[in-house]
Amino acid sequence: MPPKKYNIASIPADGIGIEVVAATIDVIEHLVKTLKTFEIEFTHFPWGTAYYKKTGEYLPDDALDVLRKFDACLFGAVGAPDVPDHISLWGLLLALRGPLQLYANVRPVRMFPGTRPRLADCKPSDIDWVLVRENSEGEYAGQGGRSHLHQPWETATEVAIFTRVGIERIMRFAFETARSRPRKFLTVVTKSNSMRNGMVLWDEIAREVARDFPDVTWDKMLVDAMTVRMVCKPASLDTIVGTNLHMDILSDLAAALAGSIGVAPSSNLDPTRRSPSIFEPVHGSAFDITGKGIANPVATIWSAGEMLRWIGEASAADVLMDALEQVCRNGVLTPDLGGTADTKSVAAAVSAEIEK
Ligand code: GGG
Repeated sequence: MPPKKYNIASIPADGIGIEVVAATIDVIEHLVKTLKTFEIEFTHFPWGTAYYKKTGEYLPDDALDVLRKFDACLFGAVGAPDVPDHISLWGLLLALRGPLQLYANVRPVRMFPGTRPRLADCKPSDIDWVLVRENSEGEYAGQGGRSHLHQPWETATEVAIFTRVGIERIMRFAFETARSRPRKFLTVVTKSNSMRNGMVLWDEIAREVARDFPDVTWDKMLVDAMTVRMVCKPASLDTIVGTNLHMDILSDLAAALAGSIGVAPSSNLDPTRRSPSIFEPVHGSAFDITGKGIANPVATIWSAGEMLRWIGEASAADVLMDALEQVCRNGVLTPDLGGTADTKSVAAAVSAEIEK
């Protein structure tokens, strides 16, 4: 039988996204050549701010149909200094996550070898979390509008949309994630004291879904108190679920506490597997370091590892992650982690480690 072949779409997009995706694809192609157990073909799509400036759109009309033919997608970063951030984000990333129903954004956070905790009294074992971000509705539903433009009483509304089906599916996903981990412990984050509709529905649905997971212990936190708990009692947390906005913010805090956003991966999953899932670093396009060749590729390589696991190549993912961790343990680190290595030499070191 010929080895199984996977078709992966690559959308490097903007800034350092282009650099870290190129480095990651080199590593994955090297992994595939070394293991010889499956094949991967990457198809590159030039969608991003350069494409937008040429065509007036971040994505062509048939982008969703095109992407649906792939097994998964590797994404870089979106955003450019001369385009308003809401135009670039809504033009590309949010235009994919919503319509493809990639409703679960999974962001593992742990102290990667080579990173140092930001807090003096934090042990590496204190931070080993999985953040589950609702990725399709909430504050990022795009609902609202502006009126009385340029008047003193100019008004803007940003309406958070929460649906029973949207909350229940992410809650089940989070309880299942918690169940799959040794501690079987979930924290549900809301703000149900001041937000008295959607957040209260989140609390109610958490209680309903919890009945189906008697083996999972859970608690709930208000998002403001959660920031304190993450800093002061990190070891008390394991799996965490919350809304699109809350977890967007908490996952940056989590990555910083664990050492650097440069090592924070994320998976935008359609757990029903009807759509291809998208794997991307948590970080953005970082125009301050674009072109310098020093962007940290670890978050994207780790995201590609999550992608391999998702498409069914778990042992290849294990080989990749062992090599990546060893390279960081050996001190081959980019400047965000206090090292002097560049993007390409980190990737080359991971490829070399894969062969050992
Ligand atoms: N690689 C992730 C990226 O490009 N992030 C830009 C950003 O602002 N993302 C916001 C979000 O993840 O919702």
